[in-house]
Amino acid sequence: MVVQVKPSSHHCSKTIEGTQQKVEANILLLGAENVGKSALTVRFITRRFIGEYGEIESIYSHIDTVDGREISFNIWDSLYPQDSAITESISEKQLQWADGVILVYSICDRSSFEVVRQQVQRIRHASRKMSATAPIIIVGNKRDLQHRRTVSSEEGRLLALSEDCVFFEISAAETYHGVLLVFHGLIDLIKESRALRKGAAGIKSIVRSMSAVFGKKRAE
Ligand SMILES: Nc1nc2c(ncn2[C@@H]2O[C@H](COP(=O)(O)OP(=O)(O)OP(=O)(O)O)[C@@H](O)[C@H]2O)c(=O)[nH]1
Ligand SMILES: [Mg+2]
Repeated sequence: MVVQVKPSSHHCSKTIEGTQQKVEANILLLGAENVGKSALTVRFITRRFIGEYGEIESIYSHIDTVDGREISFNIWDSLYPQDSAITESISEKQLQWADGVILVYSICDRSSFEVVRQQVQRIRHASRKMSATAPIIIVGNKRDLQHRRTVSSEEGRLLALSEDCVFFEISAAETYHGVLLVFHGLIDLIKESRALRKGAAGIKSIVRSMSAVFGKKRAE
């Protein structure tokens, strides 16, 4: 069940940022089933690990302070659809909404790592078409289950490197700190990406005004 979707929040976040007030960030959690997407979300919001979360899809709102500035998080804790055709269509909608993405796999579930590999490629491909640049963090969760590990840290790191993503290996069950690093790290990346977009827009408008001036001169 999706509780709330705000597709136009990109515009909203810009306005808020422009007035130097609260910054809004839409964060999307993707990944295969049972990897700990809900555990990460709930750990971040409540600092607690409950254990069982049920199969629900929700968007949570949470306010937190990052580097002395209030951030209003909207966190979309998704469900992995069984039907791949649905996955395609949902991803487009989700990507339009998201300012940043957290892709989660379990270090003891090889197939969940392959799901993340496919999803990161799909996101990169769709973003190029939409000329969007939502930053991505790849998370290898369940680090406490070392004895059942089937995905090495190196593989996770290499995947992230090859797709220009940041990588963390954490245990939502064991520590709050690792989860905090993931969400706060994504906020830093979102800020960087917004600053780059603003910079690019600034350069474009300078080029536009220069060509207006020179175009006018030539016409005179
Ligand atoms: N040992 C261990 N178990 C974890 C960890 N994170 C989550 N789990 C467990 O893994 C199971 C799945 O966690 P969820 O958070 O429900 O996973 P999900 O990705 O939201 O799953 P779906 O919503 O069904 O797609 C639960 O039994 C959690 O208690 C972790 O870091 N370590
Ligand atoms: Mg869940």
